[in-house]
Amino acid sequence: MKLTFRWYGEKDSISLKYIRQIPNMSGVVTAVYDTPVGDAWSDKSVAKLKELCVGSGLEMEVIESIPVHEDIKMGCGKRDLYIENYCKNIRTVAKHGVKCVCYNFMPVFDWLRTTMHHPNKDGSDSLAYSYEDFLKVDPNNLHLPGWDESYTPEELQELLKAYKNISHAQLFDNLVYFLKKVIPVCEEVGINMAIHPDDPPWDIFGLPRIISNEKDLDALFAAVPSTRNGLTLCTGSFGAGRKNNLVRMAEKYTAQGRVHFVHLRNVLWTDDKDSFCEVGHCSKDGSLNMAAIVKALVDNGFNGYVRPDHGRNIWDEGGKPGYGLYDRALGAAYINGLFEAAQYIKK
Ligand code: DNO
Repeated sequence: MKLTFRWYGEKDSISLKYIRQIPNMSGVVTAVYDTPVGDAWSDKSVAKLKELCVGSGLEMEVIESIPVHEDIKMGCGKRDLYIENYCKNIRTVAKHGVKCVCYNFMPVFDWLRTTMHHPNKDGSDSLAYSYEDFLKVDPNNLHLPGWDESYTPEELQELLKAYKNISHAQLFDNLVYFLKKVIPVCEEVGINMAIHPDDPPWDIFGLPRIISNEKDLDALFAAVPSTRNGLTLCTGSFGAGRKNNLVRMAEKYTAQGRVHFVHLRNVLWTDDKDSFCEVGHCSKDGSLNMAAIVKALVDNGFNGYVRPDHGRNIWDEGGKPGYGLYDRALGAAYINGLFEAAQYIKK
């Protein structure tokens, strides 16, 4: 595996120098943030990002994300133009040595939580999702940090209205339409597409979500069989769905050559509904068996990219919720240990 760390570009308060000092760190996962969703990224912006990374002794082989324009998801408007731009972006990043692109196909909203500062017993705080609080959330008045895009209230209302006519099947067809154009370009330039699961893995605000479980993934891979069409195995996102068996998913999709990127974090299920809280990375702290997941990856020949995902806010760090330095660095050290042990005892 190659250990990586998410870096939000020059505006990120965490320096590349600090990231480089995390044991076994190979590179960063980043993106161009100066271009509207759907437009083509300039070669200059990508070259500059790469130069910053390489200048700090870090690789830039993973992009998270090249966001997908809503017209592509809805299958309307300028979708063909946006897909063309997407293909241009794939070619541009490939030219600069990128090997893997993480993206998602969630309508309107990316990940969703009901609080950014859930107080933990250890005095830290973390992101959490409460079933009860969710019932009170107004989608028209939501601002979550870390999203790749945001809308004015009017745009949001329009979008939510437009999605009323889009079924799960339609959204799925639009994803397949998109991939049938993008994957041949990926094959040509050597890029793996790694779809990020729905987070949390169920419909929200009546919007359809289609990458929530094994059934969804099986359908996606059957529709576009090239292994360039792969997955970001995000343990925390799938793991919020209690029916998802992460060890089995890691085994199965790694063996199929579909797991190009892994986001490792733990979640704790906090009631008998859908509520969960983000915790430290260790198995003992949450509901997922992190050691068994990593062992399943290693035993099945995983050789992709891994990054620690959301951390708690510890040691009074503050900063972007989920994306501080300290707890993600502790997570990285733990992940190194799990991989080293799993490789040592590989069956
Ligand atoms: C949240 C992230 C997601 C992810 C996108 C990929 O912290 O895992 O925002 O980057 O869904 O497109």
